[in-house]
Amino acid sequence: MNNHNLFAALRSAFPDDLDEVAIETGSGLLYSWRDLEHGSAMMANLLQSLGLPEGARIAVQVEKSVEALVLYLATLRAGFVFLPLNTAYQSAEIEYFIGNAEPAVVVCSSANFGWVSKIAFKAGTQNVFTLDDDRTGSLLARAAHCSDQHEVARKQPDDLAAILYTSGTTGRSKGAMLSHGNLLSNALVLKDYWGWKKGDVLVHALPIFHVHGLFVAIHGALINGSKMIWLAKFDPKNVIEKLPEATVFMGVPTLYVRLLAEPGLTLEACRNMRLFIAGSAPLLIETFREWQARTGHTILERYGMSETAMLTSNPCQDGERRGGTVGFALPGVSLRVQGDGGKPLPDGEIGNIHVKGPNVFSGYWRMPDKTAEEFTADGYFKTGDVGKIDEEGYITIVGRSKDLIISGGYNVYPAEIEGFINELPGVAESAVVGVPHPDFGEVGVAVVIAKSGATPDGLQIMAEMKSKMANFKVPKQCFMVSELPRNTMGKVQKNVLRERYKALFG
Ligand code: MCA
Ligand code: AMP
Repeated sequence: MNNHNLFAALRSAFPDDLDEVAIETGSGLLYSWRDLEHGSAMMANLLQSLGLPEGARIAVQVEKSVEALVLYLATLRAGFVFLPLNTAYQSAEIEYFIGNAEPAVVVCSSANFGWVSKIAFKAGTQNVFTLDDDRTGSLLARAAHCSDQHEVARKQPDDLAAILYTSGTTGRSKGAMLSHGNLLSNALVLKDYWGWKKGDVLVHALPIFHVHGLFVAIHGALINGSKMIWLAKFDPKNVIEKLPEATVFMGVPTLYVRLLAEPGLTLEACRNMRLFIAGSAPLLIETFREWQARTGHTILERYGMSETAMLTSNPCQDGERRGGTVGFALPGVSLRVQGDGGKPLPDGEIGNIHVKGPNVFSGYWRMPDKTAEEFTADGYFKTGDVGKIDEEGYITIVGRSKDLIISGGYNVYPAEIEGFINELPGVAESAVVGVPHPDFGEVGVAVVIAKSGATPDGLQIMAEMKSKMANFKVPKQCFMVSELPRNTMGKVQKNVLRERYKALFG
């Protein structure tokens, strides 16, 4: 019987010589493939020694480090479910995720141990470990006593590998359940589609708590046995310094905008590069063209979601990479565009994007009703994205039917921010909209009405938000107004607000 554990597939792609360098960090530390093999075995043994139930969730909120990557591999290897959490999340956000997912293990930084462990123990979690980005913490101390030999846990394709929280189209954050089969099928398709080959080296500069940095980038390199240059934080100068040693780079559009602002980004710096990949948010055509002119390379734009991993891609080798489009549906992915009435639309017409394929998740964690709402009767997932397909098959995303702001590659849900502002003293009502921003692509702007007699201040509202929620969610400006534009049904016209504030950031 085959073992369908994703780790087994990644492990089988390791080079024969396990002493080769697998990862080089920004500070020059070298990790061999043997280090990944032994490190993940030790941590997997530790996890398995805890007597956790089948399908236990391992929630992780730690700074990016190679050890954090090893923890991800160990979780797969031991057969548990990985639940990554953005390091920007503060206590109310963490309380929700831990309360909802009920993880058996929580791993956090030692600086956050006090408040995270309190939340975790209250929610019934029995094991809280620390892991810091300087190779210390109780997780490593405990794993150091475990054997470096470990038999990979047996898994079926449908067994759960990870839960990624996302708000999808409406409401509170939902945990998208991704299986070993979902992730492996996507990794294999991308290996082929993006022409990964021997000698490829990836510059990894993304966070590792979302699909892009965790799955697309890491699986891409590992399933090809490719070395990664591992940068803990994105710094454009560091990336440019490392490009001559690399062949592949992946980034959200903000990373490309920031790289272009550096004079060091030249043809010479990119001489050994094979492929630049962008996604997670729309890449402006100006960025696409400027990149071509400066580096001689055409960025390959692709499109995906937490619920589906990658769905479409511009071609790597055969065919034109067309700016402003997200390319073609990947092999195995069925993508269609439908009108509001559920009718398929002809080429060129704009409608709702629906997808189906081995990469598409099975549903939202413990939310069968929400899951049912997001799938059509014939099994397609409703992405909430709006787009069109041209006669050659190129797909263009033109907007979203979901109320979502994508800022520097992070998702911000206006409903969540509005709910928070509306609870503040002196606030009667608020609306949050996304407006264009030269660096983050799009940022949130809050428009607030005060309660009669009250005089809340925009700056105070933003300061209050900064103290209670992840910083990237905080609107970059907050306006106090006397009324909000409404349609005849009384619903706030967000399009009018978007138009009003569209030139705010130039
Ligand atoms: C930081 N800030 C932000 C953002 N990041 N505000 C809005 N949007 C953001 N993305 C805040 C900071 O807290 C700070 O606030 C101020 O903005 C300036 O921060 P700065 O120093 O410029 O930020 P940074 O630390 O350099 O981070 C920017 C970043 C980062 C490198 C672009 O946001 C990032 O790594 N983004 C990538 C996200 C990603 O990996 N997405 C993939 C999702 P203050 O001044 O108040 O302190 S996966 C996905 O979407 C799907 C599936 C897909 O298709 O891939
Ligand atoms: P997430 O919920 O973080 O997985 O974000 C998924 C959303 O990001 C998609 O539904 C799209 O709206 C957006 N997205 C991802 N890639 C692209 C892209 N290349 N162009 C436009 N939007 C994108």
